[in-house]
Amino acid sequence: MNTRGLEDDGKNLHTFSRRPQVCNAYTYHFETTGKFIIRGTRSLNIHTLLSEISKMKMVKMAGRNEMLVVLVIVISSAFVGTWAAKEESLLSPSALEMFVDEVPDMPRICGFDVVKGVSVPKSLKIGMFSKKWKFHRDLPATPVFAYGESKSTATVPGPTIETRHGVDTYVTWQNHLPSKHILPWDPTIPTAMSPSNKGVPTVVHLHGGIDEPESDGHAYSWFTSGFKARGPAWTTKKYHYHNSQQPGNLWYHDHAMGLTRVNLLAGLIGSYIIRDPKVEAPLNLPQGSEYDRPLIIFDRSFRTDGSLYMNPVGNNPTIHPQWQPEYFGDAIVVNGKAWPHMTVKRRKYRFRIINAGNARFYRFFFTNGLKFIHVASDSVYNERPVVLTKLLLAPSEIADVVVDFSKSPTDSAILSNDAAYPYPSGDPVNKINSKVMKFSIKPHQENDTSTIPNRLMNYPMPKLSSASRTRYIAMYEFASPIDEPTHLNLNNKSFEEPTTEKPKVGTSEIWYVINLTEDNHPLHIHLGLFRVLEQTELLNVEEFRDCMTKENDAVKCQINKYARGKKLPVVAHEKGWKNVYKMTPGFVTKIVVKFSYVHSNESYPFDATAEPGYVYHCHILDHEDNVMMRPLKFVN
Ligand SMILES: [Cu+2]
Repeated sequence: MNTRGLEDDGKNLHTFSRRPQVCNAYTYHFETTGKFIIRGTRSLNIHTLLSEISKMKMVKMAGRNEMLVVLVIVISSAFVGTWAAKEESLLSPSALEMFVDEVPDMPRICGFDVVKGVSVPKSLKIGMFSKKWKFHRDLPATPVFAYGESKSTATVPGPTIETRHGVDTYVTWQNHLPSKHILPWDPTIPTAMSPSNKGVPTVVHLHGGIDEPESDGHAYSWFTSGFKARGPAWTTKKYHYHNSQQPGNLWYHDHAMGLTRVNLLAGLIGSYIIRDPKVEAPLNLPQGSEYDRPLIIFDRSFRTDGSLYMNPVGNNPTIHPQWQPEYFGDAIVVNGKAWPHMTVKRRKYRFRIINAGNARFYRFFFTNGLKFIHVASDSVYNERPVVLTKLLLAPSEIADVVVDFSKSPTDSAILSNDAAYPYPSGDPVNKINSKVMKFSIKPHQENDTSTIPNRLMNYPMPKLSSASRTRYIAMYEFASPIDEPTHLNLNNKSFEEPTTEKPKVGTSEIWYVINLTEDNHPLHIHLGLFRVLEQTELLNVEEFRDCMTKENDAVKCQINKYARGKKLPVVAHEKGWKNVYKMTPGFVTKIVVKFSYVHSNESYPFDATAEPGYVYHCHILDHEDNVMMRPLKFVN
């Protein structure tokens, strides 16, 4: 275990240069006509915006009465008053020298015991703590929420939980958080937060886990410190992780209703690995904690005092006083350090890369031409390794790659990113947010006995003819009369409307995911795994969108008439089983979802039909919270 440099008492305080107060939404310009317009760059001068808002007599809000407008303005004023005072001290990310902190390996916790040479189930207690975290040598320590077995050992990201295939791990997740959140939140979106809770609601979802609904971390299964307040779907303190699924990479993170984006921003993130030595050892991929490393990547903005910066006023403050369509930070953080550095031997390493950001996509590449040998996507191995020069990763996707530094033509390589944000048609990256981390490669060749086999794992496709039904899932984005996003949803339904997706346990289904918006949305389905079959462009998408917005019925709107455009190929490393996939804007993506184990074809050893059921949602956290999420319940 290497926890070097994880703690610091905030010494080395430097003076940072100031720059205009900008945040990470869109740039707004207030025209003399009194109308906001978006100008390509996604930054916003808060003080300008606030003063312009105060000049506005009333924002036109079709279908809402003036009382609501006044109420929301009052609420937003209270929020803005709390947070805007801190805006002046936004840190320029260029003030932080890159590649000075060594990338940590997060503490590893064993999710099983070994008794007389046999792996047996284990119960863990993991808490959520309020503490300070050093994100960079020259940045004062940052108030965060962190997972750990104790406050002193809690880290951001949290500990890596290492489990064994077929051996149960039980975790009692304990909320030790204070009564107030460290980040602004929004009372106008459906949220678990309420003054009567007297605490910060949290609930842990194991992303990629195939477990019963009671342990899935439903958005309404939240609880506050000491379980004093509990959400309407709360059932149990102790979560049961079966680990009966295929070996692979998972991650755990918060999932509380309307708070996912802020609870993850605060630090409630960690990696979880299911290993099956019987089938993985013969692969002989790089192994051991030195050569097999999770890399959890997210973007953040900071103030000069070290605190996390989050836009305290949304893009539509008269409607949502805080919510903004996407959070972006300029500092790229890997395993809790901004633009870290790693010294590697001239040999192969395995990196399990998790995109744990709210909204930022990464298209990774090495500046010296080094390649990624992609071996697994999300929680499932590929059938074969795929060599890539560029690797596109949406929020919540996991890429398990081998990098062979013995092939490096140089002694250093910078892991970089060139994905526009929002993806795919937002701003280009800049000098700062295009850098991720630096590898320094030792000069002499190492003796490396690890290999990359031609074949990895083969988990067959279900027969498409046996799919039990077809569903159409449409993604919508809505804007206010001033043409600013107000909310998004799936199937034109709020989260609270009765469940419409009720698959039969043990079956497979065909889903057509119709992206009617202009951005890419990573769709994540709990419990099931899916394969991407086809991506077809929608012709005359505006006409089709108009019909869908009115009717919300793809068949009635004659989807077959519109889904006749070009086809996008599914790239080789994404042809296997996924739990999240990037839904291209203006396209229909056909997937086959399987609700039984993909490695054994067997049905689940638990009752998947139990309450509170599951969810499926966009994994851009700001979308998920407002509310691009729908319930998913199973029937027998
Ligand atoms: Cu989305």
